[in-house]
Amino acid sequence: MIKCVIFDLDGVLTETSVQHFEAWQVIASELGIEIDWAFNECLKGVSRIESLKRILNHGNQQDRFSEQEIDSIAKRKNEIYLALIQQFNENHLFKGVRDLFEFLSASNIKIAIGSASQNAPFLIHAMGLSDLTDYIVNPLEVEKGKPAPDIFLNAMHHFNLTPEVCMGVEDAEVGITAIKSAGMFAVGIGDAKILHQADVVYETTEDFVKKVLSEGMFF
Ligand code: B16
Ligand code: MG
Repeated sequence: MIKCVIFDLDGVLTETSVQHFEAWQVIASELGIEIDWAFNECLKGVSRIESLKRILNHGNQQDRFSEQEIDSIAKRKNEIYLALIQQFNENHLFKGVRDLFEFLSASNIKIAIGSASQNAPFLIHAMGLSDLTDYIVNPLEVEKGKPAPDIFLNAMHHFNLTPEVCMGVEDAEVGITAIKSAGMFAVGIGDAKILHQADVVYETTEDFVKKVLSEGMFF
């Protein structure tokens, strides 16, 4: 019996993966590094600083910048990203997300956001989900990012629950690893080959919503 669903944000509730990628592309091209959509897969669910380090590694520039310089490049990436998501509103939610949140809320199932993004509170508010969201994990308050289980365990502890009654929903491979390491039921959104560790995978969030709304939370 599920009592809490912990949703990833980017790639699960909305398609901000595109804006993250666009912002990183601007930074990467300034650094003289080429990144493509396939490389972007390894940035999904990964923190801002870690993403930049992966890009620098990819371009063989891992020793080029000090930690302080890395911080300021990451900050600039965030400014570019923020400019790209300024107009986000409820129309940017994947189809069915609000219906799903309303269904869970009416079923007394807690709704948490377990995103690696520091911009999650802004987006949840902008997309009109604040009234239905019970808790947003602050990624700066957990010791380790995904694939460590910390983000998901943080939400679970907030509600005083145990892993068996929690479910995580993720689009990133590291996110599924994090949910499984937390001992929770994992729903993958995307490519079943990439998300093979998940308990169940749906191609899109809309497919997952349809399943829950038609059959309930029986997994
Ligand atoms: P920010 P998620 C992740 O969000 C993104 O997938 C990842 O690409 C991004 O680098 C990370 O958030 C940090 O985001 O720079 O906004 O703090 O998929 O865990 O919801
Ligand atoms: Mg994601």
